[in-house]
Amino acid sequence: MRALILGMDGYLGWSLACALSDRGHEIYGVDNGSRRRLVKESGGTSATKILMYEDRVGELRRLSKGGVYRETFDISHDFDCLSAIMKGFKPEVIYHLAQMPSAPFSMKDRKHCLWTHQNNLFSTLNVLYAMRDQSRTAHLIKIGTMGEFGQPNVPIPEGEVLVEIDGHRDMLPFPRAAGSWYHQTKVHDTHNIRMACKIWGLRCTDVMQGVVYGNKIKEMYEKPELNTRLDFDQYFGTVINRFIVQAVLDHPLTIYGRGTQVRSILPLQDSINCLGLIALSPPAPGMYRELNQFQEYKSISEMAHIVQEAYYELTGSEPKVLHYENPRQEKEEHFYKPMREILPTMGYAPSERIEQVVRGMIADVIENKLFLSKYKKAIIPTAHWSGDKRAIQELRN
Ligand code: USQ
Repeated sequence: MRALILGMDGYLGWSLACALSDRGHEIYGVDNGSRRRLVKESGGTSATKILMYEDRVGELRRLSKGGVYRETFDISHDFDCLSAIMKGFKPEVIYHLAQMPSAPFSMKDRKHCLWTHQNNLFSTLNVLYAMRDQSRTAHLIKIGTMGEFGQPNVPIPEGEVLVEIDGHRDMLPFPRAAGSWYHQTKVHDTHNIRMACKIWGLRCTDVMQGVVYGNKIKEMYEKPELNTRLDFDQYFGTVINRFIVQAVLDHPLTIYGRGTQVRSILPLQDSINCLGLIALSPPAPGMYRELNQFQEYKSISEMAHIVQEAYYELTGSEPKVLHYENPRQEKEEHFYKPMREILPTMGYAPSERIEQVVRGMIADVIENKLFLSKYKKAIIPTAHWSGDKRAIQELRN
């Protein structure tokens, strides 16, 4: 299979490249280097040691069973380059992961909100136009987010739902209710992609993914040169990844608010397994298919407790867990029941249990403790959804 991976230097993009290349697929990666730049500007770094983009691609090429090509440019600006790659490479699958993925970053201020919209929306629109002109039969696999739905008081289906108004029925998209400008860009993308499938006959799987955690997939075992990044700063670290690094750095685990808010989660290994399986079952031309991608769902407090226990088991010392004022605006007590029926029909079965993944992560991250201690300042959020700019405070009851 010829796979174009947009955003190949990112957390998921790089892991996907390693997995597909190991399976003998030919891959072409594009990246603009923004993730490395933005994390650095935020005072963060990867908690795993990673090679520079060109060097890691060189290593992958050395190990590869298919071809590995790469280009560095911004797909939200450089439409001609993107089109030329689609024309020359003729991808069968296009994975679009080239977006700014952080909710807090997008909520920092007006400038960050606008930049996130421009970057994320223009990238997807350029992909859709380039596909229309050069790659109409390819299968677009786009990373959306479970956060598009917010926290509705009904189960979250996959795809359209039957709506009846005044005796008339129709299948309509399930309502979106994003809670950050970043999540909102994914909502806009969803509508744009749906329309492009309808008017141009493109085919797409829009993957509503939960929060990913983990630092490796099996293709990276014993190959540190293939490490993917692991962020923990206030903007680019996701909750479990942050908790792991916080435990290692003897920083209290930062539960925002009561910690009763529930999120869909999945290990990195499962995310990559699913992205591989989806490519094997493409939708028909003209079809926009939406599915929910996660392994399980848990409250933030449960996640913190799992990290705390695993850390204690491995090291004999128990990290502190503290509740902080919530810098976000989100429901903390809510109903939550997302459906996940499509992926199992494609062959998805959960891989490892969370406890096992978390133990492996701690063991890897602990090796970099000394180096990471310089980056402790990047942990505590200063960006509030309200617009305030100050460090969040510990909650005392
Ligand atoms: N949280 C804490 N403490 C922390 C960090 C986060 O309690 O130190 C809480 C947040 O309040 C939130 C939850 O953990 O309730 C998840 O936060 P997150 O930063 O891990 O994830 P989120 O902002 O939702 O975004 C992440 C990815 C995004 C992806 C999304 C999937 O950054 O790219 O789209 O997960 S989902 O959450 O399902 O929308």
